[in-house]
Amino acid sequence: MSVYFHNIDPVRFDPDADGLAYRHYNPEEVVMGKRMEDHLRFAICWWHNFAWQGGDPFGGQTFDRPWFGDTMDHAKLKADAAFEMFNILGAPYYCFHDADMRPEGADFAENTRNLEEMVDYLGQKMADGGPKLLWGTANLFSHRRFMSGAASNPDPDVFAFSAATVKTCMDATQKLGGENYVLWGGREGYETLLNTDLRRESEQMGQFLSKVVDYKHKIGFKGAILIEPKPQEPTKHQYDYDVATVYGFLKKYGLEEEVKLNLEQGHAILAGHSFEHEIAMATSLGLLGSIDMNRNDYQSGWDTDQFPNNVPEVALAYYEILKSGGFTTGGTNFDAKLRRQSLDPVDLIAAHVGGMDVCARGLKAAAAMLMDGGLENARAARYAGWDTAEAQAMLHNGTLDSITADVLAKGINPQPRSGQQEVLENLVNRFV
Ligand code: XUL
Ligand code: CO
Repeated sequence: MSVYFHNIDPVRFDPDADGLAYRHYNPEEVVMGKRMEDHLRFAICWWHNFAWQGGDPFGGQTFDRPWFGDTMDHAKLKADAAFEMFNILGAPYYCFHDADMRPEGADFAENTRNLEEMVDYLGQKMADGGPKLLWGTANLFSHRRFMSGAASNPDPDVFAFSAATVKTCMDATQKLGGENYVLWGGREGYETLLNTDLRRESEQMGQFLSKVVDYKHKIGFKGAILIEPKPQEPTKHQYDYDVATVYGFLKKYGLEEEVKLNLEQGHAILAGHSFEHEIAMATSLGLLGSIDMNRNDYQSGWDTDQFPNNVPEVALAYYEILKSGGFTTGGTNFDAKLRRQSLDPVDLIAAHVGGMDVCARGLKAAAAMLMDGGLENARAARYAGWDTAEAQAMLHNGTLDSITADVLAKGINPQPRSGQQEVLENLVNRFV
């Protein structure tokens, strides 16, 4: 029985359909030897779809959803609507924060009871044919107790409350068969250096993450632990600024083999990077875990979390992912929300259908570029000089003295060669 999305049929792949249909996302289509569904591993997020009420800094709730409220009955109705939407979309995965799907209790014990009851409720829905869980996470940023951070808080009681909450969320993720556990440092950062001790806060975050990794091993969680970089918002400066910054942090605490990354398009742009930069940086460091494919509005310059709609951008992102061998535990989550004027149930469906189709087109273009081989051939040719035994010997064994002697003896006099940027951009344009 329909609880919210009345008269909306399951969305199917049908390029010639009139109404709502996937025109590019065909789960069964084989791309580079793998089903499209298995490449993209789409996940639907809980919080923007079902918890966010449509507010912005200048106005409150615009959406009118029957599950808005603080009781367990509201939470269960919300879950019913969520699984109804998952079923209509046919996505293989979903994601949640604890606070998205359980009511806030009076204290930690009540939060835990509410979470556990909801985990059983979701588990039943998953057993009845619902999607799998790509990742779970704890919301350590909305409640006022977290206003000065969670792990990095000046108050050890907040550290303790946060650690205990993460334990319950890892248990929940494990129980629901989640394939990853995400940590986004929602308020791990500072508003002003005038009241901040950077050394302590970094140490607290390092110890916190080490405890998370220890607990993962203790409970035998098979999934990946993922950090989600973001440079600012809500705080002025977030510690998990970008891939390179998080890599330095992981190295410092010896966690670079234990933790991978969940990269978000909009966060990359806020950090002054392209999305493909962040993905390429992560794959070069062996850190790619999963992605959140939501983008920002380039004019507003803030984390607007919109659904993707730019095929060329998405294609370059999937190019880097395919080139590195594709997702293992990760997938493509839409941590995306509607615009606040998009009031109707069908808007939620249309947003995902469009986003999934844009990703499918991007994936197909990326695969075609890889199979064409033009970009990789050009890249290989550009570095070919380094493939000689002589160049490798210089790189690894040469000293400034020996290299100088060689330059003199061989009369080495470098001749500049074109980087061919425009040629390569034209090549990409044939596929997107
Ligand atoms: C916030 C954000 C979060 C994380 C999970 O910008 O992206 O939803 O994905 O906490
Ligand atoms: Co995100």
